[in-house]
Amino acid sequence: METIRNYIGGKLVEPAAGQYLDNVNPATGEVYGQIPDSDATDIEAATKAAKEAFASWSSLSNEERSKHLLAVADLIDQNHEKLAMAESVDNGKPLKLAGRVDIPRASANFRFFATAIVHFSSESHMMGDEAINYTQRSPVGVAGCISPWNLPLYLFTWKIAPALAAGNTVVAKPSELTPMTAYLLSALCIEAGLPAGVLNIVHGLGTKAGQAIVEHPEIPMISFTGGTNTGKSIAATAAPMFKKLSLELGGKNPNIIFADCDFDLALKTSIHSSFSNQGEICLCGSRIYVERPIYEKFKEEFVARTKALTVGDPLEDGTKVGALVSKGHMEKVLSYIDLAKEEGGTILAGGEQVKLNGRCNNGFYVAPTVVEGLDHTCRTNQEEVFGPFVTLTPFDSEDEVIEYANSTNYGLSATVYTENLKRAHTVAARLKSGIVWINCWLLRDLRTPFGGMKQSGVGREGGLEALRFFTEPKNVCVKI
Ligand code: TXE
Repeated sequence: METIRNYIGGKLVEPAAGQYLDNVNPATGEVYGQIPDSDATDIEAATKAAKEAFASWSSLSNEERSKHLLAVADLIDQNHEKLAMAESVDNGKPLKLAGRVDIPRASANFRFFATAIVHFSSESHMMGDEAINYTQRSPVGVAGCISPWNLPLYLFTWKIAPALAAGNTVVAKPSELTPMTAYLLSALCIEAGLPAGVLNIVHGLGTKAGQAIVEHPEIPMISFTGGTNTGKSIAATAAPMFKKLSLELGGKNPNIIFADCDFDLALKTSIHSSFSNQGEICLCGSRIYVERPIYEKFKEEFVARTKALTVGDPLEDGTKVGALVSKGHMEKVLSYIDLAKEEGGTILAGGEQVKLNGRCNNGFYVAPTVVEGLDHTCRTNQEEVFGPFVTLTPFDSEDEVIEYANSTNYGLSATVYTENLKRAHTVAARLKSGIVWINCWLLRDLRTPFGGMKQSGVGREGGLEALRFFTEPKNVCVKI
């Protein structure tokens, strides 16, 4: 049994009230550790430590801060196998996926912002020969970073690294469902010699420890990734306090396949964009629209490939689909499968819980599910399921599919397959999504703006957008 501790003021400490929550391994359904059930007292201690560290951290040169962050990145790489195993056990995702994607991306996040900050510059605006304006960009203070369970260390570092690079200190809370890699990161930060109080990691429930971060008057900025309803509640608390807010929320992303596409590419990539990480990625394409001339062929081959995906023990090499993150989440996904049937959908693949033998007998597994015959306006085509669940729908024209694609409250990402260059650009322009992938999915350049429209979020992360969010601009106008 591993007991996780908070990381406050450079030390690993017990929660003030001494209360703990169970940490469950979703692959087996067994409790395998304890995590602090932190409260406002712990957040207060973390904020105090972060405030005390701010003066010295923010006055380091960009190069010095960069060196600290690169040291953390190196240690993440050196501990790759341990971190990948921890991520897989905590989240239920295949070990291979954690090793190939989650952990390399976590060190890449640190490296990217460690180097970005030494190239970061601010603007100047000349007013003829009358005056010059220049923009100072200063760190804001203590940043509150709250992250979800689907890509635990990957999304945790995506927030922490730019916040620290820009000179802020941080109070961060990972999801209570997947705290382990953030805990291991705190030990690596100590080993890397990160100054005490610069990064503080407090574990616990969203409604308790998370809410205390959002409410804290001395945390002037909140960067959050998670569900849209949680985002609403965070905004309701933070907006009247005039906090800077970055919200990266849910998605119900369309995957649009035109008849003139590269069929094999569209098929192969759609399998990934539907079921990678058990469909628990906010960028997964869960509504698949296929142009009618290739609909039947696509359906047949997509369903066959879906049925061939191995649902299994995340630690086994051949596993393609691991466990869902929790029993509660598995029940939510299964309830959407029931809803799809009630709404008149036909289950073409999956549609049920999977019971594995041996050590995974009590784990949380759902078969990759494909449904057809649902109207684009029904709940299963409008609400985020966040599991291995996709719908298939034929379309006849570009206008029709754009209407389907844009019909939800979400607007995070969209995927389009076509070999027609003109169509690719016009469709991309008409989609109400923060990110559009043409003939690819999840191809990420960390410099690009990342985030969604409508109820998928507020603001953008990534590259300069993140460094701008984590700094406060001040214009200075000098008369010549
Ligand atoms: O996320 P929550 P949940 C979606 C997905 C999923 C749903 C709910 O549809 O089914 O959200 O997932 C913290 N104040 N996504 O319940 O609750 C919480 O502790 C402050 C999409 O796990 O949003 C955790 O650290 N913090 C998504 C984080 O918020 C609060 C990824 C996210 O948890 C809080 C995950 C509060 N009041 C889920 N309540 C994506 N876009 O990638 C909770 N938290």
